[in-house]
Amino acid sequence: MILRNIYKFVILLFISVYFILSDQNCGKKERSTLYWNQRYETLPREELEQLQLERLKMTIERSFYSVPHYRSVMQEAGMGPEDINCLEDLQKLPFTTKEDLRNNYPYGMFAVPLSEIVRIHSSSGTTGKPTVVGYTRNDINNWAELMARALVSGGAKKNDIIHNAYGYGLFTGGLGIHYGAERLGASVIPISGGNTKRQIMIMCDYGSTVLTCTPSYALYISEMVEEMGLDPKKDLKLRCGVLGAEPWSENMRLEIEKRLDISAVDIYGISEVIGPGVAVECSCKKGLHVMEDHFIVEVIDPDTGEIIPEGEEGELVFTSLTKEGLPILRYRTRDIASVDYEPCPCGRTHIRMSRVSGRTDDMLVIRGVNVFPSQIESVLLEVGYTEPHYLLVVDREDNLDILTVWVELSSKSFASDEVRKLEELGAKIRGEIEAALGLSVKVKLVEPKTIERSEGKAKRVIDNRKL
Ligand code: DLL
Repeated sequence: MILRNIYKFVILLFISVYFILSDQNCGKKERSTLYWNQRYETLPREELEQLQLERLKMTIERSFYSVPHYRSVMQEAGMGPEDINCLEDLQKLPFTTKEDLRNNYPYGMFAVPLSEIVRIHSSSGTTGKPTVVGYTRNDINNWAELMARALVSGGAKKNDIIHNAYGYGLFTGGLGIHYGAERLGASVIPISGGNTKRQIMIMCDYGSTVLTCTPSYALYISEMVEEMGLDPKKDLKLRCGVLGAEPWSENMRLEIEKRLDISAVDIYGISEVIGPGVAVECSCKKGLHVMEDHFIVEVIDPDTGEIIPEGEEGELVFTSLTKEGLPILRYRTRDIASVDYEPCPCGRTHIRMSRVSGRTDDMLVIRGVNVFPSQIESVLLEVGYTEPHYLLVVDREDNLDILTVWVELSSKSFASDEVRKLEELGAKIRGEIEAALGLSVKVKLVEPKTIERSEGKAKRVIDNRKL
């Protein structure tokens, strides 16, 4: 009898241990440190496209029946929700522009009554009325999910301390990252922008491990760290950065990584589409995975509206697939990038977009040549001896456009009386920029710390032709 009971106990013990161990394995598989949501981030393309089609049909139906603007533009185009039977049918829909959102300011594009909207943000546009975006509880939930994915993709983990220096407020950066960090289960410091010395003290004392802010602010932080006599390797615990909200070059990434001793990934987003978390780089740093189970991306020729082949640059256009508050159909972002369908070594099946090289409306056309600020940033970082803080000033003299590039000297490179060396450096920078742009420019070397630092998005251009 006793023997039989011992026998039963041992068998039960084996069964329990088996289930406990297998449960742990399962947990590990689902929440590997590579992905936040392995199932959706690695969905086979066929399943992903099926999911996109189902969600697209729902979004178009919701938009048609609940948003008068969408109903009228679809009717004008002679179509209705029943005409969407495959993903290519999306191309039958007219584009949506910022102007459409402005014409329906503030709430006219919402697909639900205000009583269902739990959060309102607005775009950071500097001209005209801002665009207003609204989120239902489900939208906030989905957004937090996307942001948790994005943070994990950038290397963040549950036990990280996330120093969130994106601005909190109407800008989507602060709260967008914040909810994602909480969803991940990390400890988030809602520091917002500004008071950089205090930020650095907090980073040192609280042991921040992940930095989230714009690349230009990360660079400014690195400068201030140096000025305060701190060594990022010894005094900071930062390990990675999830940086975005403005265009930045590969050279700028390398500079930030070196100065702060971190690994930095690029995160893309736009308020009208959701905010941060539309696309993010993985550790391969070869393009940003678009969260394709929530958005469809197209690349178009900005002049003709025609779809552009894979790999070629054009304007990004997004359609939301799950948003309830503000569904957005074929939204023209004015951002210039290309897309790549090649599978990524990280295992994610979502397509990758290239880093955004600039905006169609930021692109300067100088004497017929298209110039993006990031091209100049890249040259400056290659030449060295200067800080990657720069300003492009465009004037018109005798009907001729003149581009002057203000370049800030690095405090370590020269004493200001070494005139000959400065002249040589100015000539070298001018030569390199002219070779990169195919355009003659003027270069003005300015003293260290002359160019205004940004705590959010950097202002790189003063176009006096428009004034
Ligand atoms: O900038 C959302 C965001 C917050 C993204 C935090 C990333 C991190 P908006 O204020 O609506 O939204 O500005 C959107 O910023 O159309 C691009 O021109 C630019 N932008 C955003 N991310 C990137 C990026 C937020 N990674 C506009 N690279 C977009 C280049 C970017 N440009």
